[in-house]
Amino acid sequence: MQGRIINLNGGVYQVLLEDGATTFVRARGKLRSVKVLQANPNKISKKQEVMFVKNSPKVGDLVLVENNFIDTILPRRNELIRPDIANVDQVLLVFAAKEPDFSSYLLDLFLVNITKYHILPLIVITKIDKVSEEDLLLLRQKLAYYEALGYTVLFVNSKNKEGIAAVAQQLEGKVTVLSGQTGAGKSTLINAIFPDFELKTQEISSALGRGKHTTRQTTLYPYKGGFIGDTPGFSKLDILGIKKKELSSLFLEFDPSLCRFKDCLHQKNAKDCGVQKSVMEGKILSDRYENYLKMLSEIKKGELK
Ligand SMILES: Nc1nc2c(ncn2[C@@H]2O[C@H](COP(=O)(O)OP(=O)(O)OP(=O)(O)O)[C@@H](O)[C@H]2O)c(=O)[nH]1
Ligand SMILES: [Mg+2]
Ligand SMILES: [Zn+2]
Repeated sequence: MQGRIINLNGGVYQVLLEDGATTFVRARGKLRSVKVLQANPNKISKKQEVMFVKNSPKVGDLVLVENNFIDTILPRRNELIRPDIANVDQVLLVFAAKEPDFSSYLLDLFLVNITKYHILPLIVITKIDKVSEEDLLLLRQKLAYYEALGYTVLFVNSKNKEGIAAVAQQLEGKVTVLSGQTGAGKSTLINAIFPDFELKTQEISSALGRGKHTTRQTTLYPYKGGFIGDTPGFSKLDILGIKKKELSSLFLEFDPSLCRFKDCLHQKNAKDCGVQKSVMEGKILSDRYENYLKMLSEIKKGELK
């Protein structure tokens, strides 16, 4: 029978079956890998031949369950590494206005890592009750730039449910996964949207370290004809498998037409660089450019290892 994996815990998969029942199963085989149906990438013909490869099932996978084992993973629409999940429609990037402090570098890093999958994430800023009116206004101004780039930005206070309806509205019929730093308020946000889930949330007095109720596993919860996924937060995030040349394409406003040099990495020492010019003219936010340069140097460091 077909179903969707909604949780993985110690090698045991929780699968929501088509008939609405939930079952706990394992993957067949030594490596816990199973057959994956996928199109043969070597075939040029339009009617692509289906082939089997071995892969491990993950949360979000549509699977065929036979005799209490996962037998087959159906073709994945997409597959994220961090958070580790398959077949998502949208990602909510959850950032706190405070505790932990808002970091535009971290935001850009999350955006780059998601934009890579051709998914346009929504940005949710939580804990707006923790900052002053003035600081909130500054934050709103900073994020207006991202809205102009095409990202939807929402502000919430999950404690008194301010702004929650606007988030809930985005979820209907979709598989949505929440992603963000540990302590950003992902589990609390899901609780505010749907109190019945009663997700445990972590207590943080200081922004540092993982609290006792920090989320440990990715779980999909059925919600309004779709799913909402809670994930473990990160305390550190790397640039995942992005090449130097590819990076600028993940900054949406760094349009390829801006710089006439095809191989330019738009660094400060580059002559006649069109991206630099746009930064100087204020068309590209200088914070974004600085974050780009910082990521570029991280990628270069990684290549030297
Ligand atoms: N004042 C206020 N506190 C919030 C808000 N959202 C979350 N918190 C608090 O922030 C702390 C962390 O929230 P969680 O929801 O556990 O954070 P998380 O993103 O799920 O963290 P991980 O599971 O570790 O990734 C908790 O003490 C929450 O009560 C908010 O909008 N306002
Ligand atoms: Mg959590
Ligand atoms: Zn350039």
